[in-house]
Amino acid sequence: MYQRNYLAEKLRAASLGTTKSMFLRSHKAGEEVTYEAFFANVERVAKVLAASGVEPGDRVAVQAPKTIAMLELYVATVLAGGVFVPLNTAYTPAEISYFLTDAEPRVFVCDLAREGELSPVAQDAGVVKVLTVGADESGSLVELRDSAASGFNAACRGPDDLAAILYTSGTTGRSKGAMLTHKALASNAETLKEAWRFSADDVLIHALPIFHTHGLFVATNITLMAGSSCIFIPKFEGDDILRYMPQATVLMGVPTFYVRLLNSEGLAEASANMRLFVSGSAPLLAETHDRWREVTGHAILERYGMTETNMNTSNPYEGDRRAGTVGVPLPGIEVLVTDPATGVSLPQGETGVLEVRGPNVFAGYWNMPEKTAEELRDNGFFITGDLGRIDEDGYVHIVGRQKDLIISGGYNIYPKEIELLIDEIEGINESAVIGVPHPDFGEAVVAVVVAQAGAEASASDIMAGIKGDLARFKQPKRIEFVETLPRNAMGKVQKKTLREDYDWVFK
Ligand code: MLC
Ligand code: AMP
Repeated sequence: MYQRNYLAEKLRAASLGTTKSMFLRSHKAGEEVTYEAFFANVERVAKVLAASGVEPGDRVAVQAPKTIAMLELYVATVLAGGVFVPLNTAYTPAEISYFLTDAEPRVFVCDLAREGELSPVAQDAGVVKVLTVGADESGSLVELRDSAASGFNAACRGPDDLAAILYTSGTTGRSKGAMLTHKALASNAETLKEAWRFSADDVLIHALPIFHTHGLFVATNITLMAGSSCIFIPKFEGDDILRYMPQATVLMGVPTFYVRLLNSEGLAEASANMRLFVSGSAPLLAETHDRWREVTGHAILERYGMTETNMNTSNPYEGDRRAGTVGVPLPGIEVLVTDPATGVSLPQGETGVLEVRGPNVFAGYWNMPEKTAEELRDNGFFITGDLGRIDEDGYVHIVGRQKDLIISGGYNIYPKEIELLIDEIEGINESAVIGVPHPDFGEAVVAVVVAQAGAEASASDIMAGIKGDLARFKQPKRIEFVETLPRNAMGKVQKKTLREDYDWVFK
């Protein structure tokens, strides 16, 4: 039906052949969306995009609440040959300005409730058309969709054409847009569908945001490609998840989901008929894995992925799901451990940098050829920046990160971006931002700050100084003032020492 469009055809194919027609069960009472209805709307939205001037290769950026309309927009963008650029709903106008200027989208879809503050930002960035989607499935995009006729001639797009750009923060403080092709997305979802035994009988609880790889590509693409159903929840709420478990078969989440659910009453009964629990995006503590198994009888299946690569490794569906490991490379994907200094492959069992090659790997960073050359080797291996080793049974263990990155509740936060903002504040000499253990988010942001001699600077001054420029989840949960930062002989700030000094803060 969508034969000319590599990814769209694969997203549509399974549901054409199943007898089960229900795609989404929205959180709102009684609202069910069949595959037929969903794709009819997708075609209408594709028409709206085309009428807004979107041509193959044009970017469509979106910062909107998690709605069915936003999911339609994703598939419609692919169908219209566009490149989908989803943005975290927590981003401030200052952050959005950067993404729009960098991605140069033809269309920007924003939250109806924030149209007033974001429209001027989009205009300044040169965006021609701004549309809106509200949390209650309202907005100009929805109105235009409803007045468009169904039916759309899929734009011609091949396996190597771009389907999406997902921004991931960078060590320099500038976010990088990872360019993802039709083939990368399609092949990974097909692989995961097989690996995790997805079928039309499955009902996934979807409580993740849909602006990241996990909620958008892993959860949504697999559901579509397997013709499964999904219970579509705006955000994680433990009570909702427990309520829906008896009607569902699979949950995908970040470790914070599992930590929080373990504190809920009724977990054992609610989870009795579930088939699979998947965790990823951040390390799942072995302790959480073990407690989950004790309480529910299920072994959480942990997998490892990235924005640039989709999913790389997974614990087995059948076989030993080992706590503290991210499983084995997925079929068709190679994982190497290399020497951080030389890039030479290390013998099995040794710890080094994980490198990944396969059809899942991205095509490079948007507008950043030098960054691409630094991280993507000519031979196709992507240097992940994660440190790990592969044991004698082939299981990958992630033991740390070479990159200066904090992962909080599954969101990536690059310290440099925060340090640059803090250092600009009057009265501040310098700062070091670190991640320390946090019982709920896994890691939490702490800023260690040196004030200028004689200056009066307080934590509230710092928070006031960064508030407008930084999404809430990136803002420090604690600020500590010190006289000096620990440095090595080369003058480099010793973040490892700082992490040890402050690891008690949230215990
Ligand atoms: C919310 N807050 C966070 C936060 N989420 N702070 C740090 N880290 C986070 N992840 C802030 C809120 O702004 C709020 O601030 C306060 O913390 C408490 O909010 P909350 O109500 O408790 O948080 P909640 O809305 O429940 O969100 C927590 C969460 C959510 C874990 C459910 O963050 C989430 O859905 N995370 C999933 C992220 C994800 O999908 N990652 C996949 C990336 S893809 P205040 O001070 O205003 O109260 C990827 C590749 C791969 O990594 O392998 O998958
Ligand atoms: P992102 O750039 O948001 O896609 O985040 C990717 C990073 O998340 C990886 O490079 C890892 O550091 C981390 N990550 C993802 N899954 C896991 C996991 N299961 N265990 C440990 N770290 C993970």
